[in-house]
Amino acid sequence: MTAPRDRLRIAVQKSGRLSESSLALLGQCGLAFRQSRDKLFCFGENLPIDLLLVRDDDIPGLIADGVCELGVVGRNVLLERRLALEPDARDKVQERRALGFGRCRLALALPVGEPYEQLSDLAGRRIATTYPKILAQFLEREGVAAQVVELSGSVEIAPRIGTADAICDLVSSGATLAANQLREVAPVMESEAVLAATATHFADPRGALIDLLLRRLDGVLAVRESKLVLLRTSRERLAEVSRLLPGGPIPTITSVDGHPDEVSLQALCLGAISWNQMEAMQRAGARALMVLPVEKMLA
Ligand code: PRT
Ligand code: ZN
Repeated sequence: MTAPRDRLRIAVQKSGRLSESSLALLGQCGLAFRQSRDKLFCFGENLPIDLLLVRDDDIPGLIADGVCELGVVGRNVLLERRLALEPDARDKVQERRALGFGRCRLALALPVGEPYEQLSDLAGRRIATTYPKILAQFLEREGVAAQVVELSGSVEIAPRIGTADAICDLVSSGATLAANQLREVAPVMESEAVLAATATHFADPRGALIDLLLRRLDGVLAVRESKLVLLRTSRERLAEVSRLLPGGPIPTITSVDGHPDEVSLQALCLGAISWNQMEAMQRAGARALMVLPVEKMLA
């Protein structure tokens, strides 16, 4: 048990691929911070929510140990670190939301020219990785008896220097594999930045702060791709125009003063709206069409 606290702590990557987007996302949730001189701590100025700036690998353990309640980390790191924890500590840290940035995949790759048809071709081979737990779990699930070679970095050069026959590493564009004469042969897992959270329910103010942050985060994630569509049309053509609206909640229809045959329509649409879609709505009878970005939303 950790002592009661009235401020929430979120761990984010100090400097790396996820740092900027993590801070931007928390900013969109309305949090503002003042950084400490040593740049390891940020004090929440408008809400009792502080940040710890740490290495990404430490985030799952900090949550499991109760040092912080939330963290932004790659799903790959969360899973690897959870598997490294004692089984009873594993459930103390959970993925709560996928955040839509830092997308990549953990994949198996072989030197170009090495024959490969199926996973069983890797039986008896040595596979270098910085994700030994995830790889071992994957190989066991797939029934492939390969040897996991744990490295701390520069996995892509392992086949060339003879320390492994294959690799299991993160891939996004594929350029690193190509530059090292490797080819991707099978996916192991899809990853992106996630919000990791403690499984503990708090009776102190942290419980309400976590709920508040999750609600704001859901609003931010929901509006990212949402658009507000406004248009006018006749009652007669309304059904046809509505049919062309992209998916979303039920539109609001209001009558127009002094024009009994006219209606004004307001619809929240999930996803982008193209010129082609707008022109089709116009042909169906829509006028004064407007597509507006949505900045904030609370369900
Ligand atoms: O210092 P610290 O320990 O905090 O950072 P780090 O060096 O361990 O992590 P960092 O900042 O490199 O990555 C943080 C997280 O970003 C990862 O855990 C992933 O969840 C996510 N991410 C997304 C990636 C990539 N894309 C990625 N492409 N992490 C690493 N890579 C590397 C990959 O390892 C390989 O070397 O980029 C290379 C491949 O990229 P492509 O584009 O050439 O395919
Ligand atoms: Zn790291």
